[in-house]
Amino acid sequence: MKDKLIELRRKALDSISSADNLKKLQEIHIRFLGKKGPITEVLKGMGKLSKEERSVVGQLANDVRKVIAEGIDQKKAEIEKALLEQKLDREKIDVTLPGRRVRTGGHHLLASVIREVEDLFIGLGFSVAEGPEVEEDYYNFEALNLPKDHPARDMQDSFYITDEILMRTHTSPMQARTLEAHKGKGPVKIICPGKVYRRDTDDATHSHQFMQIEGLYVDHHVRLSDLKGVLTVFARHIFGPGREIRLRPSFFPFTEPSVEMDISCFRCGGQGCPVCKGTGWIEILGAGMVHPNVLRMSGFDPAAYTGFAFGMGPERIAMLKYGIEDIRHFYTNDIRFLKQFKRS
Ligand code: 2NL
Repeated sequence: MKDKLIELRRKALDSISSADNLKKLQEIHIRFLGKKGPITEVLKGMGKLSKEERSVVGQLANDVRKVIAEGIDQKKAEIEKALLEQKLDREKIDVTLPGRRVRTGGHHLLASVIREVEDLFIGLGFSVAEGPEVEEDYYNFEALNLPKDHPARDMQDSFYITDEILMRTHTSPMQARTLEAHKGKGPVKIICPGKVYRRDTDDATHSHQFMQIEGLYVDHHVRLSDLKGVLTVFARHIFGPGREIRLRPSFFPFTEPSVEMDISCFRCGGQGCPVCKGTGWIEILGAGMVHPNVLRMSGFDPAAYTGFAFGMGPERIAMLKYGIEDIRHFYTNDIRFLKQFKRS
């Protein structure tokens, strides 16, 4: 029995040393140390032995079992270490390689222009007021001194939802709403950016849906010269510090007097070039002193309060500033177009 155990130990250690993976090692464990394995067999047969022999063989059997178990554990540690090394080797990364570029989004050009204008006016003490695009006829027309028979109210020119509800044709209704909410007490100093709608056939310079930014300042003693000062700051902020402005007489139903504002050409400085069509001036926006009827309808006393208002198209500003020839580029959202104006 002793010889059998020694032979068993030799065989087991041989198998262990030639095992090259964990699965084989597991098999060896079962084969030599398992419940039905040879050592268990030997221990079972010990009943036939004398007392002295039993103690010697028992001792030896336990030693052999221990040596085999230790051999397996040691080999297992070796294999696991080798596997880990292989894995580390395989998964080695070069931390000096350049990283993958993360593609970031950016603002749409129109959003950038609107923000630029908003930022300037916020700096001048204005607040931003936004409101509904689906609007009541009253705020879109009536409150702005455009009475029932005014040609701008033609079904041909606006998108009507019902006789009294339509898509707003300008952002002025939000200005009228804000005035009304102030219940006759100034100052009111707001700009209203947003989407507006006209029934128009889309082409290079027309769109049935576009953006507008309007401004409104109502207080005691607001004068046309205040408007002129604010518009000069605006023109220089957006089109460069060298810009001059000029006001030409115009007409809007909601302002009196009304003006168009031109800036000196940012391309030629006023000499005359294709951008200003040889005139030296570029038309930028419409403005005027708030019509007394508009003040009165919104609850302000025109004897105590005056105000100026202006309205501009961010598309036009962007087209001029960046030489964009077709308004439809803003809405088709071709990423190759938009990417050109991405700021990091
Ligand atoms: C243009 C001209 C303008 C206004 C908008 C306005 C609003 C109120 C009262 C008086 Cl509540 N006026 N807005 C005034 C003058 C011109 O827009 O050419 N826009 C593109």
